[in-house]
Amino acid sequence: MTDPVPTTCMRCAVGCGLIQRGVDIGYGIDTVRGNANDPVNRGMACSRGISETADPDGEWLTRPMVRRDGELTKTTWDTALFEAQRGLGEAMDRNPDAVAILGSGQQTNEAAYALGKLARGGIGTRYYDANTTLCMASAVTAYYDAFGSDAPPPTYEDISKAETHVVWGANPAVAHPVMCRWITQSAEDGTLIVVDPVRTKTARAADHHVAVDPGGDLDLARAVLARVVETGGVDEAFVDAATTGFDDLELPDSEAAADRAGVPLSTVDRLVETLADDTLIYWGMGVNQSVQGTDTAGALIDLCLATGNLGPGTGPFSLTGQANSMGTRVCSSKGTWPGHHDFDDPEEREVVADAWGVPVERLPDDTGPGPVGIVDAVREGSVEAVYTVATNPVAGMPDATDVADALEDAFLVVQDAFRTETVEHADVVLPAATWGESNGTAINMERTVSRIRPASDLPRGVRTDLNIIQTLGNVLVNDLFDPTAAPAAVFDEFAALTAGTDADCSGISHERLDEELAVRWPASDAETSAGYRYYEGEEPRSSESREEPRSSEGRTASGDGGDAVAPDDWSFPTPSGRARFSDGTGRPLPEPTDEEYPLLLTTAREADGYNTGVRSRESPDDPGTLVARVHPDTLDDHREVIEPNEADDLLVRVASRRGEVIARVTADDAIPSDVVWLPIHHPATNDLTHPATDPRSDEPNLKQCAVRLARPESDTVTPAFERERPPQHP
Ligand SMILES: Nc1nc2c(c(=O)[nH]1)N[C@H]1C(S)=C(S)[C@@H](COP(=O)(O)OP(=O)(O)OC[C@H]3O[C@@H](n4cnc5c(=O)[nH]c(N)nc54)[C@H](O)[C@@H]3O)O[C@H]1N2
Ligand SMILES: Nc1nc2c(c(=O)[nH]1)N[C@H]1C(S)=C(S)[C@@H](COP(=O)(O)OP(=O)(O)OC[C@H]3O[C@@H](n4cnc5c(=O)[nH]c(N)nc54)[C@H](O)[C@@H]3O)O[C@H]1N2
Ligand code: SF4
Ligand SMILES: [Mo]
Repeated sequence: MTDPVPTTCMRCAVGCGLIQRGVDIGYGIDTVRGNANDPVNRGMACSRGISETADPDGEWLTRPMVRRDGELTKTTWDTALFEAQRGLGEAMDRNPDAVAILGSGQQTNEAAYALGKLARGGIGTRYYDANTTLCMASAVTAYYDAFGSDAPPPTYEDISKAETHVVWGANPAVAHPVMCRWITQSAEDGTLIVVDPVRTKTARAADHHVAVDPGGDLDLARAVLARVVETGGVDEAFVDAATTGFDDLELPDSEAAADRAGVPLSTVDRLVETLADDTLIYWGMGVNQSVQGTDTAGALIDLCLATGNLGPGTGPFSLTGQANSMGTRVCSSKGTWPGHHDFDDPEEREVVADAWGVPVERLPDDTGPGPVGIVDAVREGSVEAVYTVATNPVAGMPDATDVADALEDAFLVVQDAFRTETVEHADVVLPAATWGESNGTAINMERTVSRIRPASDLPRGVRTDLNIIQTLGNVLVNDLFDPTAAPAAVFDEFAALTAGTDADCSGISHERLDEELAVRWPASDAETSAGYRYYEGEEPRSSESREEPRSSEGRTASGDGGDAVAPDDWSFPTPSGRARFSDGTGRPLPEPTDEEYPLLLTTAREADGYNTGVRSRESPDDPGTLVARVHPDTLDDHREVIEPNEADDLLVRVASRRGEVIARVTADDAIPSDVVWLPIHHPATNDLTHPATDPRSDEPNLKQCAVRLARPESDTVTPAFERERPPQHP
C-alpha cells in the first residue's frame, strides 16, 4: 500500500474527510477510512462512501474512442482530440450557440471552473448547464429570492444546537448518512419530524412522520405559516426589523390548504408548535424537483423567517446532493460568474472577460434555458454539437428516450470515467480520471472547501478532467488556458475572482487546505474561515446559554438574558438589506393521474445505488432488474396484470405517456396506495418521467408523473408514434 493520502469523499455533499491508500502495484485505491483529524467529520464515514470510493463497479473507460462506421473504436488521444475539435469547432464557427456543454457537480472546482471558462468565455455559448440544475436549482433560486445570496445560513455546527429538526422531502438516512447521524443524535433531546409521502428510513427514525400527498408541499408549508400567524407564533420583532414582504403574504385558509396537502390540521399544529423551538428545516429533492420547487423552497424559508429561526441552531438548510454541487454553484459560471457575481452586471462581465483574456462581447447575454431547454434546442437542430463532462443525461434526465434521440442526431463528445448510456451515443469518448486519481478541491453543503488528492497513478490512456478541458480548450480557442497551469494555480485564478463577494474564497489556497484540511467561505484572507448568517452584530445567542426552550419572544432583542439576536443587526445582500418573504403561488402537478394513467410514479434513492447507477452495476448492458415498490392494496388491485416469471418474481409493465419499463414488483406498505416507487439508479426509470420544469429554476419535475400498470407480455402500451411531448411549462 502507498502512504496514506487525506482526501474528501466524492459520494455526497456532506464532504467527509477520508484517508485513502493506493495499491502497491498498478492502479487503484486499496483502502479508505474516515479521517479522524478532519474537522468536518472527525473520522466518521458511511459504508457506501468507503466502498464505492475504494471499489466501484462499472466498466472503466481506459482509452479514447471515436465512432467509425457506427462503432465506437479505440484510438489515440491525438485522434480523439482532433475529432472533438473538428465537430465542436465547426459548430462553434457557425454560431457559438450551436455548441452545448453539460457539466456536473462531480467535478473538482478546478475542472468545473475551467469548463465554465471554456463554455462562456472561450466558446461564448448560452447553452451551458450542469446536472446540478436537475438537483439544486430550486433551492438556489429560493435562497437568492430570500437573502439576495446563495450562501446557506446554517452550518453543521447548528445541528447539535437545534431542538427541532424538520426534514422535508429528503431521506438523509439513505442519501447523507453521516449527517443523518448528527441529526438523529441531536434529536434524541429534541424532535425529528419528517415530511415525505413515503415512510422512509429517515421517517421511521422520526418522532413524527407527516405523510404529505405527493406534490402537496407548498400547500402544507402555507398551511403551517397561516397557522403560525393565527396562533400568534410570529417573531414580530425579527420580521419588523429584518424582513420585507410579510404584510403582502397571501396566505390560504389553513384548513383548506392542509386538506389539499392530505394532512390533518392537528399535524399542521404540531409543526407550528415545534417551530417555536430552535428549528432547522432541511430539504431535498422531494421539494426541489418540482414545477413548484422554487415556490416551495421559498415557503420553507418563509417559515424560518416568520418564526425568527435564523440564528444558531436554526435556519433553512438545503441538503446539497452531489459532492461538489456547491462548488459548481460558486465557480462554474453557470448561473453567475465565479463568486456569485451577477451574470448581467456589465462591470463584472468586464472583470471576468479581462481575467480570461477574451473579448467581453463574446460572453453570452443570458445563462440559457437549463438542461431540458438545451435538449429541446438539440432536438430542434439549433444546437449541433454537445460536450458532456461527468454527467449521464441519457439516463439522468426526464423523458430520457427523447434525450437519447436528440443526442443521437448531434455531434456528441462524452468525457467520463465509466462506460455510460450517454457514451453509447457519443461520436468521441474522452476517458477521464475519477476521484482517487484527481487533484483539486470540492465544496460541501455548508460551504467548506477541502482537498481532493490522488492516491493512485493514472492508467496510461486516461487523463484528468482539468487536463482534457485545458487541452481541448486550447485547440478550440487559442491560448485560452495556460497549458502548464496546475490545479493549485487554477484554484488561485478562480479564488481571485471571488474577492469581496459573499462567496469569497480569496483567502483559500491549496497550500492552506493542506494545513487546515477544511476552510469555510467566505474567507477573505488567509486567517479567516467564516460562518455566514447575514448577521453583523455580536455572534447571536447560542443554545448553551439557554435553559428553557425559546419562546418566540426569546428570539428578539428583548429576549432572555441579553444574548438574544438583535434584529437590527441583520443585514442581507438585498437592495433593502432585509430578507424577503416569497410570493410564489405554486402550480398543479404537470401530469395528474386520470382514468388512463391512474397511478402516480415517484422516484428516489436507495442506500446502495448512486444516481444513474453507473458505478454500481456491472455494465450498461446489464443494469440489473428494476424493482418497483407498491402498496399491498395497489398490488392486489392489479393482480390481473402481474405475471410471475420462472423464478416466481412478479413482473409488471409500468407505462407512462412517454415510455414503458418492465419491473419486478414488490408489496411495501411504506409506499402510499396508488403510487409506484422506482429507484433512480436504473437507466430505464427516466424513460417514464415528465420533462416539465420549474419556470423559475429550470429544474425538472422528476418526482411525480402519471403511470399505469399493464401485463409484462402485452403489446407495447405506448407505441412510439403515440408518444406525446408535453409543454415544458404547463
Ligand atoms: N445512497 C445515495 N446517496 C446519495 C445519492 C444517491 O444516488 N444514492 N445521490 C446524491 C445526490 S446527487 C442527491 S441530489 C441527494 C438527494 O437526496 P434526497 O433529497 O434525500 O433524495 P431522494 O431520495 O431523491 O428524495 C428524497 C425524498 O423525497 C421524497 N418525495 C418524493 N416526492 C415527494 C413530494 O411530493 N413531497 C415530499 N415532501 N417528498 C417527496 C421521496 O419519497 C424521498 O424519500 O443524495 C445524494 N446522496
Ligand atoms: N427520476 C429522477 N431522475 C433524477 C433524479 C431523481 O431524483 N429522479 N435526480 C437528479 C439528480 S439530483 C442528479 S444530481 C442527477 C444526476 O444525473 P447524472 O449526472 O446524469 O448522473 P450520474 O450517474 O451522477 O452521472 C455522473 C457521471 O459522472 C461520471 N464521473 C464520476 N466522476 C467523474 C470524474 O471525475 N470525471 C468525469 N469526467 N466523470 C466522472 C460517472 O461515471 C457518471 O457517469 O440525476 C437526476 N435525475
Ligand atoms: S456521508 Fe457522504 S461524504 Fe460522508 S462518507 Fe458517506 S457518502 Fe461520503
Ligand atoms: Mo443530485
